[in-house]
Amino acid sequence: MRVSWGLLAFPAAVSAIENGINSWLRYAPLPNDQRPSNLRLPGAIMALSSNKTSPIYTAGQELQAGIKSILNQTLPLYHEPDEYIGSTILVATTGDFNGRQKGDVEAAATLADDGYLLRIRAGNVVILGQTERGALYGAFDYLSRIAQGRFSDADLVSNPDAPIRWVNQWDNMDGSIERGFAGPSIFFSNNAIPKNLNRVSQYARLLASIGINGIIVNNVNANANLLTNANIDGLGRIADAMRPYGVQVGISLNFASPQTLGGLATFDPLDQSVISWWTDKTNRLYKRIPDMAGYLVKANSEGQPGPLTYNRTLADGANLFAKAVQPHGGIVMFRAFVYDNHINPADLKADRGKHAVEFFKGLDGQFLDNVVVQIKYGPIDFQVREPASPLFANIPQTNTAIELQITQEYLGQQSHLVYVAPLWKTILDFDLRADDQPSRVRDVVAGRRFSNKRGGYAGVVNVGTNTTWLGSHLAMSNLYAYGRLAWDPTQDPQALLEDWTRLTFGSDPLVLGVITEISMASWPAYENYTGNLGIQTLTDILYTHYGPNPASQDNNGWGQWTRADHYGIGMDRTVSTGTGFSGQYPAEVAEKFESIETTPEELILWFHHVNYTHVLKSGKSVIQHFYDAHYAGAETAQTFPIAWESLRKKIDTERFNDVLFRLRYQAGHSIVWRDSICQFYYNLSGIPDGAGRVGRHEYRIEAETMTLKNYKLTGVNPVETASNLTAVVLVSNNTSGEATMKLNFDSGKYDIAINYFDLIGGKARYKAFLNGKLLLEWAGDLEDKLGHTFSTKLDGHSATRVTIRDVQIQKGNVLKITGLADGNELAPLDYVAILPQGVVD
Ligand code: GCV
Repeated sequence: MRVSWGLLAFPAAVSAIENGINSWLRYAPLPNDQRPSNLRLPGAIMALSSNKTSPIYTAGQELQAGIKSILNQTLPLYHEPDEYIGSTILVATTGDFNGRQKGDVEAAATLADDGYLLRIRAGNVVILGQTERGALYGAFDYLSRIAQGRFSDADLVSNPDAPIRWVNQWDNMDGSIERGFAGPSIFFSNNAIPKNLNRVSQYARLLASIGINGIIVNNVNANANLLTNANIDGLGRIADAMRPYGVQVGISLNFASPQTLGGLATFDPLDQSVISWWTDKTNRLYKRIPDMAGYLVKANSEGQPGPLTYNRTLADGANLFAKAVQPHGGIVMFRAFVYDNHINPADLKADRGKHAVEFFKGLDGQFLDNVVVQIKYGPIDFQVREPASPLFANIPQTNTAIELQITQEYLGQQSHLVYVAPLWKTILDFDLRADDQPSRVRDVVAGRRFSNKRGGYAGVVNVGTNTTWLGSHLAMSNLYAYGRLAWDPTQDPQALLEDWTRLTFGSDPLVLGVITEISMASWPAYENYTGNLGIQTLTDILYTHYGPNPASQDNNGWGQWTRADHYGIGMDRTVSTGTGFSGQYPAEVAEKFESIETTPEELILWFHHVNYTHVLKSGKSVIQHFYDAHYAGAETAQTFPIAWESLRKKIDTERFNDVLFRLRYQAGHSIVWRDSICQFYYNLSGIPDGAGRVGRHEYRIEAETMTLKNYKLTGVNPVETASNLTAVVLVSNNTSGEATMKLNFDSGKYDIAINYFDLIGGKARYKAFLNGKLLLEWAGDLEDKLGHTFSTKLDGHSATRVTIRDVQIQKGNVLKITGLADGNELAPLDYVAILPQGVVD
């Protein structure tokens, strides 16, 4: 008899320190008041597989560990039907259930690939999967119910909406991650695959629990060296680590590999030597990884090589790989992110948004059956607001998948809380009205709308070695929601968030209420303070994609243009007078976007160029809407840390403090965003804020007006990222200095906000004194505490704020800030704001 009483190979028990490593699978002990008095658990777990690499076996282990951790009950675990007689939690494939357990599989007949049946009746539990991993998904569903205190009987069949539910990692072989904000790679280090792959298994466990069945482990900007024999073996070890969780591994390819790695004279996809080279590499890969998911290809995009070099089509390129993986059952995900990044900004008909359709529409029907075209949700690049890509409606004879971004490249890089699922939902629910028929994006990518066999979801995640995975505890709701939506895109983002919260932080109503409130408010707030009305995220697109720099959008070849000038703003993408982009949609939708009156206002500047004085439905002008939205967004962000503080006694110290730190940072940086954008458009348009706020800061003392010792004035770039367009820095990098000011405010209690710049290249030290008494000491070391891309300069990325709360000030008190330079960080200061209670400035 094989019975195991469960010392587990994976970290299912609650960590003593809540560092986030188990995320929503932490299986916290359920408080007594959440256990029903009649709770009856089966006597044992029966997982019908003794093969340790089988997801069924994993399910048995997971159930045993989870139940022990949540309910403190240890159920024995068996793998053969005759080993135990009594009530069980039975986990099996439908085939095994029928053959070995002689069960009734009537309901199971409705199971799709990867689907599962979960039947909980009077203490007996049956979990059946169409596939082994389907059964594991069912086990995770059951455990999630227990962890959330939901014990009622159930009888359900759950099928995934789409067969492809993958994640992408943009990990480089040197261990860095492109657009990763949580430390180095768990897959690569020093141009090889590390020996210890524990984190890879743990990642697979998280992914399986939300129904993810495939992963591309390396950057789409791929390194050909991944295909050396040693690395193929390393990839094999990654696949071995993920297989017990049913997560299949695939890789990104560099199109030029036959030349750069193989030494061939060409990488022409129709050249026989190139075909043989790829066939041989593919066969070697499948020999080591027989269940390899397939390939992902970024070709002829942003400098990457591709078939166009040889005047071959993108379909020729995709089909080259499709033929190689076809005998092994593999899939080729071919990215539609193909565009020219040297377009002429002076050409009013030019439009990067049109490129995907221009490149792919004529190829419809030419891709082999195992090619899936992977399309970013919008026509540009993961902006805070974009319309759904028209390509979804333009290639009906081609399999398609939607690419979403969990890593928050343009959305605050995990240093800002932004729950992105509501944005994804607007796209997935969007009805493209192809042939005047219902054509929701989610039905297109599921293959339903155009009767395509394959399709689904690719989410760019970029987890790193940080124990929180994404660098921020709260950001993990995005990964959770991504998997759940890929399984069933009709689900409500708020309901998914609430499930995640109960699993991650418990079911206390206050905790649930606060996390729901701030998370659901976070995308609208971020949109408000970064870029409204469809103008895109007004970040620095030429540098870090993090802080504000609206000017960087225009007058370059990247085509993320806003066309802002002294009079107006927005891209005219109409057919009648603009770039013609709106005509890429099917007629009904095209007509709607063609006219300003019928374009939804949240996208008005995406489709139309209007004067700043254009009046919106609200009665406000566009420019006033900009000002008001930026003030409203930053104000909402101020409420996040305050709301979070109400959870102080309800959440473990480690996670509480970590989240509080980030939310406070976000509150400060949202003001940097607000002021920069408002100041920029005020400078450009010359139209003052009707509410008199922009450029007027009655609670601020600018550093340049303080009494300075060893400090000098400096400009910043872009200018609007410093209050009053000026900051101060120490005169040299081996000195210290002082900025002193007399506080001519009425005596009372104030918050003191100090705005400064935190760069990479040094960790300056600061001290703030009130009448000689030390209030706060801090360092310019955010680069050690936050994971976003840091800047070497004084700009909107490095501008930040620290706030000292509830300080009793007497009129005439002297506030002194001392700065000590370190490396290239010359202890820069921008201003101090003396804020009466409730004032945001
Ligand atoms: C991996 C944007 C990002 C790049 C990314 C690219 C892509 O341009 O900024 O980092 O490259 O998209 O999706 O291929």
